[in-house]
Parts: sequence; structure tokens; C-alpha cells
Amino acid sequence: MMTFDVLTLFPGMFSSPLQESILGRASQQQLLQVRLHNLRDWAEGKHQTTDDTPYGGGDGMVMKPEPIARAIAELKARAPRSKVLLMTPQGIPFSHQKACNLAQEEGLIFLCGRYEGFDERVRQALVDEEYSIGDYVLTGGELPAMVMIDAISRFIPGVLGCSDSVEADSFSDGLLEYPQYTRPAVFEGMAVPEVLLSGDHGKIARWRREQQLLRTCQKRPDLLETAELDNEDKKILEQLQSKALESDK
Ligand code: 4FV
Repeated sequence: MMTFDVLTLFPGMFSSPLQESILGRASQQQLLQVRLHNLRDWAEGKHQTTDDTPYGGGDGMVMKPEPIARAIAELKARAPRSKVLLMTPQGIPFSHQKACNLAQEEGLIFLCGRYEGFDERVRQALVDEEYSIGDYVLTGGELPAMVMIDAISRFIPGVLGCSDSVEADSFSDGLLEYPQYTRPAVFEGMAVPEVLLSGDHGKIARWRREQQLLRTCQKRPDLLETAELDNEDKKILEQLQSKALESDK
């Protein structure tokens, strides 16, 4: 069973998102467990202080290293092979592939920051990997931790029902997903592409691959550099690019 330990000053933020739908069911089925820990429990003094003013001056507060060191020591004692992850804008960009890799781990400890972030020695001495979910600044590391737990959990066998699988995901082959349609066949004058009603699975698979390549070309051409493309794909891409050049004329 995959264990997600979360160190945070706001454990309450995690209650509903992780209890609903797929993740809630996966917890009930013991496919994963999320253990929430309030960092303040490892802070000292009657005010259980977890932050202090920055050396060298400046605005905001910095999270103290000692409560974090005590907390991680206790959590690692319970789950020695767990990896400590820090959510920060300075981290490695989180991705589908990173989610897949992290899902192989036995346990993960998520360190959620607040204020201006952590004393640098936390990074140096206590953290295995740092991840960023995007180039913007949030008020805390809790939402990034939830995002990562959700994305990673989808790779745990049995978490996704049989109807949906990570194999069919965007990014699973490095491309964006093809468009999906369901009933009604015509909606506000917009008809479902004929090929999808043809029952010809060969034609449908080719159309879907063309759509993946077209969308990725239009919306995320950067992904084409790393996507797994076979010769058929490359031919389709050439056609798409020559069509695009035509239409530009
Ligand atoms: C963040 C991100 C992020 C920075 C200061 C929490 C905040 C506060 N984490 N991807 N973007 N973290 O903005 O992961 O401690």
C-alpha cells in the first residue's frame, strides 16, 4: 500500500479533496493511505513557534528547521524508505513522467511550506527532491501536495477503474489527448465527426492519432521534441505542417 505522509500547518485543507471520488475510494480499498501531520506538534514553547524573522532582515517569516527535523525523524522512523519531497517554485517541474516515477516509491513525505518558505538548511539536510507545479507563487505548499498526490495515485494499480487507464492519458505517449465525444450525435448544430460513428476501428484509431498530433502541433509544439513518434506519425505531421503552410499563404 502506498503511504503519503503530509507535514503541514493546515491539515484541515486536505480533508475533502482526498476523501471524494477516486482517491476516497482508493483509501477505503487500502490501495493508498494519506497520513496528515500538523507540523506545530513538533514545535516548542507555549506558542509552538514554527517560524521566525529572516536573518539579514527583509519581509515575511521563515519556517524554522528544528520542528521539521524532529517531525521528519519521527516519520522516517515509521517509514524508513519514504522519500521527503518539498513543494517550492524552485523545484523540478512536476510532470506525468515524474508522477509515474514517484508512484514506484514505497512512501512519500510531503513537506508543505508557508510564509516566505523554509530555512535553507531544511533543503540541504532533510529533503530528497524538490518539485514545482508551476511558475507562480502560492500561499502554501498544500495545494501542490494535493495535486501531486492525485497525479501519483492514478498510477497505483487498482486506483483507476477498468474503464479508464493511465495508458490513454495525455502525455502517456508524450502527446495531448484526442477529442472525446458522447451522445447526442448533434448538439446545438455541432455534429460528432462521422468517422466515430463508422464502427471502423482502424479508421477511428488513425483519426484519433491525427487529432493527437494536430492538437499537440497547435497547442504544445514543444512536446513534439520529446514525444515517441513512429514513421507514420512523422508522415502525418509533415502533411499537417504543409497544410498549415498552405493555409498561411
Ligand atoms: C509552489 C509552487 C509554491 C511558495 C512559498 C509556498 C509557495 C510558500 N510549490 N509549486 N508553485 N509554494 O508556490 O510548488 O511557502
